[in-house]
Amino acid sequence: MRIDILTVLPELLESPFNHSIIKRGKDKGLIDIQVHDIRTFSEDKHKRVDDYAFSGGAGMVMTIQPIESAINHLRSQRDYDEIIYMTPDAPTLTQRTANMLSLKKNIIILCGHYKGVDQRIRDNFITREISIGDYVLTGGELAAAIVVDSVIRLIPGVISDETSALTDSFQDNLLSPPVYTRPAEYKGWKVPEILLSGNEKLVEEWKMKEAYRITKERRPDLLEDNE
Ligand code: 6GU
Repeated sequence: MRIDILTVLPELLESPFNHSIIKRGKDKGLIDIQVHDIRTFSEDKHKRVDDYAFSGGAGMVMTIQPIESAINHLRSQRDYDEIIYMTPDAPTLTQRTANMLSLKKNIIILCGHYKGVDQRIRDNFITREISIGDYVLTGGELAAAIVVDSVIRLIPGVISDETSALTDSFQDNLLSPPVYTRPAEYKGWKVPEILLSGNEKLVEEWKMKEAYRITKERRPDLLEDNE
């Protein structure tokens, strides 16, 4: 899978993709993440990428030309399945969205900044808009990093334990049950007896029951979504 990210702050995305699981996915050739500085595509003599909003008010708006040039530059090299715009005024990222995106071959992610991009970019280029939650960030970069992380860990081979991603919280709209590791007892704090029993069936039942209990307690809205 190839992901091209368009941003006015490429420095913000240097670190997130160069460690641990994401780095391993890149080293194995399973994912190729390229970050592009929108400013390098600006035809303005001062390399500007924003301008005042016609509606007035505070805040700048990202102009069409540099973004269109960047997108066209990429599209001349390969076909893209999705051109995604990161913005708080969009549907929220869900596991379902991450699952769907993990099946794509090439995607572009455009990070919004300032007051956002000229609406005509959204109308004419963008195939999907994603927010990561009901709060406002200074730009779409950190949100894009979250989308990329959630997507690439689903690509077969990126996580070493193949079944691990399938048992994540949210894959079946349930939160994960608690987990324990050695020692079985620490300062008198004990691991639930069932997990030490070696009885696979009982362990599975316990995990399911715990998942339901925790979901009902913390996120009852998820159980309603199942109906
Ligand atoms: Cl995608 N961008 C910004 N600027 N703020 C956000 C967001 C995105 N998602 C939630 N808040």
